[in-house]
Amino acid sequence: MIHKTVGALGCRPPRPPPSSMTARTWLTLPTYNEVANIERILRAIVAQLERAIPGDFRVLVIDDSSPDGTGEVADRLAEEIPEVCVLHRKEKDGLGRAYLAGFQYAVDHGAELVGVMDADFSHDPAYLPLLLEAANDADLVIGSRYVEGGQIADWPPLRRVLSRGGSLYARSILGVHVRDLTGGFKFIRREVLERMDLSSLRAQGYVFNIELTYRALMLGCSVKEIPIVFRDRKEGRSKMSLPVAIEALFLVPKLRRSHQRVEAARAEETAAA
Ligand SMILES: Nc1nc2c(ncn2[C@@H]2O[C@H](COP(=O)(O)OP(=O)(O)O)[C@@H](O)[C@H]2O)c(=O)[nH]1
Ligand SMILES: [Mg+2]
Repeated sequence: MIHKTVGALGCRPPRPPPSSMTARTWLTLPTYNEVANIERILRAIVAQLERAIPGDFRVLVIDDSSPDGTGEVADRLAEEIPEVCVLHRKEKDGLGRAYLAGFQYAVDHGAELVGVMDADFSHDPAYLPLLLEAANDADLVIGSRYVEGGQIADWPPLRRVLSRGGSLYARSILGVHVRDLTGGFKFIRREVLERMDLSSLRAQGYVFNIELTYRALMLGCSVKEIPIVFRDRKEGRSKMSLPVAIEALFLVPKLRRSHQRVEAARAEETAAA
């Protein structure tokens, strides 16, 4: 089926799954040029979720019109697998905005728990049942490389240093205990997303993950880190770049300052009341 309408988020609305749209858990999967991975990863995700929460999930691919045809392959799979749907966006608009579009869509369609992971097998779908179990008693669950038992199996040294250094830097500037602040394998409760006001997130590249976790912590939400072994992608190319990493470096202190301003305004309001 071909969709021609352009939705409010500047994307074609995904084909509604043939069964009812109501599912408690929605896993969102942002993709850009993942044609070598998309079919295998979708099948692996669906197999894991089907075992853990049979029939009660949707997998939403968010594709930014990948030139390599990822979106078309995802459409074909959505025709075949009732739980899979695809949100097509007009152009590459960054990972943060892709996450946001997916979260908004999932929440609008009744999700109680929203998950996100990469499409390149860096996040092993085999962890999904463990993360889901942890989400029974946490508001935000993070698949974490930097807690005991977690690791990065095969990244080149420079990326290791950038990622670990970035997490450490953000942790010390923000003054929080969460160890993997930059990771993108997580489950978030609907209420957290609702309380956060998604439109106010900076939504720029990789700092999005840091901001999401920080804002959840500042709202008093419970955060659990589950150890994962992270593997470098075998197919396709990373969209991470040095400018994106540098951007994150500058944005972290801004996050801290804007939270401090909100706190100060709140304190003034309380004092005036
Ligand atoms: N929709 C969308 N997905 C993106 C964009 N940039 C990256 N992705 C996807 O986000 C995930 C993580 O990106 P990746 O390039 O693997 O980053 P890395 O893991 O940090 O090297 C992958 O599934 C990508 O296909 C984007 O601009 N739009
Ligand atoms: Mg990756």
